[in-house]
Amino acid sequence: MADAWNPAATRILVLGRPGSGKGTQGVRVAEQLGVPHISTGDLLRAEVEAGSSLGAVVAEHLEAGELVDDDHVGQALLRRLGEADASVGGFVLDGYPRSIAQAIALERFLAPDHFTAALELVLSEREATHRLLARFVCTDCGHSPARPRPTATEGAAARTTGVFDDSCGRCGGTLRRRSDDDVQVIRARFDEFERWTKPLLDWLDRRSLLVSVDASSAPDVVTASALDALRPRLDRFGATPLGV
Ligand code: B4P
Repeated sequence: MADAWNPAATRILVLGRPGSGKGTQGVRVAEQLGVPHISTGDLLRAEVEAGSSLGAVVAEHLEAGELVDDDHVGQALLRRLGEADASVGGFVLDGYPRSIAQAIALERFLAPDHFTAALELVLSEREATHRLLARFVCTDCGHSPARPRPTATEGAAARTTGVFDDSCGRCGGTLRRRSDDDVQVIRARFDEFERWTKPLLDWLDRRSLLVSVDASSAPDVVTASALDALRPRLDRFGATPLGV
């Protein structure tokens, strides 16, 4: 193990099918390792929300469940990676890369450094679909509580209004459905995963960068498995803070 903690060596990628918990685990793992959590999905949705020119271009892709083209997602990401916290101290990157082409672009950007590890969250289509149909996101703090699937009545009401009749457990804000959490759009997102991200997982595995964990248990259990699986790689690069 390296003698001192070196957060700059903590460059973790989080991959998995839509709904596998990349956002949920990305935040938790980043908190534990003391580095920023960066989500390309969040960056793109923020551009749409802000009404920027980039947001206008990507909005249709998000609505349809298609991957945003590499140039536009690259623009949003490179801007964020250039900010002081990420460029100095490493990061947990959730949702990028989603294809081999994006991985090669990221390698070029990081060179001569490299990713420390890629964490794959393994979850069946069936379970991921249930989670996405049950997902509500707080409009104020962005928290997405892990909760059981809504009852048929709750689900029907939320599909009509987009709003879930309950409030955020963290800040009391309004819970809304994401517009891409619709059965047909979820199918399209799974197809994109099979087409572009599955080959990337093989590519990372061949380079001994991939660690895979079962994402079907409760969030705390998945976080513990993820940290256990990452620890040997992080230790090798001096990227494990004391106590983790
Ligand atoms: P993302 O924002 O990356 O989101 P996601 O794949 O839909 O969900 P995630 O896996 O993060 O699941 P979450 O933690 O919320 O992508 C959205 C879109 O952005 C893409 O379709 C694409 O258009 C675009 N995009 C993003 N990156 C791109 C890129 N690099 N290139 C091109 N386009 C890009 O978990 C889901 C639900 O499960 C939540 O409700 C959560 O609370 C719950 N949950 C999580 N863990 C749980 C657990 N252990 N038990 C029970 N419930 C759990």
